[in-house]
Amino acid sequence: MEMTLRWYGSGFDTVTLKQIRQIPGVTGVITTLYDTKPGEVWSRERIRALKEEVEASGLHIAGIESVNVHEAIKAGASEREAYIANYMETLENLGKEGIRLVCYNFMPVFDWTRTELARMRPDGSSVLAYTQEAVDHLDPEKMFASISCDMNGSIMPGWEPERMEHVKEQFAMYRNVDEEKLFENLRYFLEKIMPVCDRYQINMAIHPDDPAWSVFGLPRIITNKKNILRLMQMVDNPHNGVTFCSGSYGTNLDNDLPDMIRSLKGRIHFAHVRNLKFHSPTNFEEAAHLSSDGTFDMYEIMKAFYETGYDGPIRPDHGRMIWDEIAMPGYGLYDRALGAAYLNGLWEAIEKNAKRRQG
Ligand code: DNO
Repeated sequence: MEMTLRWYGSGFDTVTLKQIRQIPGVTGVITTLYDTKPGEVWSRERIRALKEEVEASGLHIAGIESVNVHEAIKAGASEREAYIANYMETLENLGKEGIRLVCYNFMPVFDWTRTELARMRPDGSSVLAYTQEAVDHLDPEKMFASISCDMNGSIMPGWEPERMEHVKEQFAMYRNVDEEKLFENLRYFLEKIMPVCDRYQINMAIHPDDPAWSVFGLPRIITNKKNILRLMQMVDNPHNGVTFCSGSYGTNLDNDLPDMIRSLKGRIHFAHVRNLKFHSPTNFEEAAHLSSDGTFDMYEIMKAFYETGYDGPIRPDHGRMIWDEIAMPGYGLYDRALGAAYLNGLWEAIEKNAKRRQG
């Protein structure tokens, strides 16, 4: 595996490439052209400029998170053909610049959903949190307004203000889309783009729905072992793969994370590793990466990656806000750097132990 950190690009991220380079063991970044809109073609020139900027710092681009999928593709609207063609052009441009990993999601309207961006913990750190009760009492059109005051001046991924202004129209697009239809639209999209992925050896890595259940009555399908395996079989091409995000699949306590990792052997191209602390099955907050700070056994998760021969990028995921840092919620430097160091430590121990046992 390669340890990486997500970086939103100069001008968007409070964290610098220089700082990332100084985290022991981090060799790559997961990045994006943060000012592009879903459906827009990414030019080769801009991709190359981004690549050169990252490489000048001594790091490299380990993958893109995300090339976002236009709502027309997800909803199966008639304009989808044009947007799929654009997506393919973007993939081609990425491929020509040697980028081989693209993370995306297929969640209608809202990307990841949290109801609090700065829940205080007893140690004075703050974390992202979710309660179903809060969502049940919220008008989806007000969702953005209700959390935007805690964004620390940043634009959160998937929560772009321009898109959030059109929530009502976006909901209308999904009037006739149930889970089966959403699966069908995803299959349609993947079958169209697979030839470009095959040509450039690009691994598509679908991010799970977060939380892993339907919110505001919108369909969500990338939620559990059965559905993700179904998707793998539906488009049975190794380039149709998975971003295994422990914090997203883990929102549903019925998901056995190490077992899911094992059953997806060979199809996981990217991993987000983080821990959650549950107060009830529908009330959870994001914890430090350390197992004992939350609910998941991070050792077992990392061991499942190791034992399935995982060799793609891993990134620590959302961190707590600590040491008075002001940054995009979940994406400060300090706690993610601690996360990277901890995950690297687990990996080293697992690897040395396994090698010793082999003699
Ligand atoms: C949140 C992220 C998601 C993720 C997208 C992938 O912090 O994990 O926004 O990047 O869902 O497309």
